[in-house]
Amino acid sequence: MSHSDSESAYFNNYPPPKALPKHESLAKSFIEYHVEADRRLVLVTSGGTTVPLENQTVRFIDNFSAGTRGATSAEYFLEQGYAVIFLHRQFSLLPYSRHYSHSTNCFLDFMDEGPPNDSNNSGHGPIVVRNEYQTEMRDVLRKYKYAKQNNRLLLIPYTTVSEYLFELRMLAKCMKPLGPNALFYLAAAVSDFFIPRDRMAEHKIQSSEIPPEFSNEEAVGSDDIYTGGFERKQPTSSKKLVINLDPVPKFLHQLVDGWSPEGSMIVSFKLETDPNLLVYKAQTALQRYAHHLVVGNLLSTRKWEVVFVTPEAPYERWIRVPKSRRSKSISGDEDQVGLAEAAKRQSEHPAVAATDAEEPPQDGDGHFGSREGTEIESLIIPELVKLHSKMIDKFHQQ
Ligand code: PAZ
Repeated sequence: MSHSDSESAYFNNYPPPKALPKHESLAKSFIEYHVEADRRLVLVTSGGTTVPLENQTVRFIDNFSAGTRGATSAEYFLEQGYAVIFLHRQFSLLPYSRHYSHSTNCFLDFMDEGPPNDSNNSGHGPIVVRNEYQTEMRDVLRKYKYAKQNNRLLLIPYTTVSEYLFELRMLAKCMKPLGPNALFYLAAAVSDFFIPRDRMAEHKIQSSEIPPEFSNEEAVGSDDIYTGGFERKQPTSSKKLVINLDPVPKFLHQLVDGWSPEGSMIVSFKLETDPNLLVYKAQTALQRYAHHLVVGNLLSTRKWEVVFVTPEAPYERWIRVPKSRRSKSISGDEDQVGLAEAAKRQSEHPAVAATDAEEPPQDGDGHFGSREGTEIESLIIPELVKLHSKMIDKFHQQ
């Protein structure tokens, strides 16, 4: 099946999200406004996608992504003068509010009740921001207000993988008038697998036998839900659930070859957990889709290092937060920083011992950041903006 056949098959199989027409009209006027200002515009995708198991969805498959990369990157793009369409998983982190919405950074911890205001004798004091947070919160608030008042940020939510794909296609097509001023920054963690609609249960999948008179389920065959009959253990009254997923068609082809504006820049992300695979997988994605940049990252080190894999020299470039400025992370593993680069060098030159890749020279001083250390997005975005500028210049010279 050709890419466009599998595109049509996918989109014909699913109804578009209800909010799509509303999002389209918001996106069109946002884009028109920035086309008139000759401003660059980036579509940032962020957060995970769900894969529903039932049409009337009670259960779904999800992934780990909280949307930190996307929300943080959006702020640095805004700082660089870009307008941002933020296509995000509903209820994942958002630019600016992300500073106060983590479970570890509960917004209530930033506030106090001031002394009671005697004039109205209520005994209640005004709610105030605690002294130690005034400077940082003022800074975040000002940036947020600036983005809002100047129409620089458009938030578009999605939940399921199919909603994400419908919204991505619609937004990319709406962005055509931007030409080379358009940038795609695809940081969302999109599921690679889904259940085609014709195999999806309509109602909540039952975990125990239902008397035949109640069972009118046709969409899920008895092969897809089985009771563990092949096992030695006596079957219990509870059923096992065997889920049969299809691969999601690779829409990056369509984005590169059809949906996106001529001359636009397309940046995708590649996440791996195995340091030996990271660069190889990023290179493979770049060759397969023939776009402009793959940003590779490992789950365990993604807050401190990424690799830029490009079709032109230097082909592979590591960006790292210097050791002294790394934020603490409960889920991350700092000992793994440098391992993917060392693995790559080892595979190229097996006789040469891996060198310490901990502290390569950094461009810029990485002074952007928060109270938790330097955010790696403060290093990624300025580098991307340079690459985007080069592409825009090249386009205009043609
Ligand atoms: O959302 P987050 O900050 O927790 O994670 C970011 C990320 C790892 C999802 C992103 O950097 C990424 O690699 N996205 C693409 C994942 C992939 O499809 O391979």
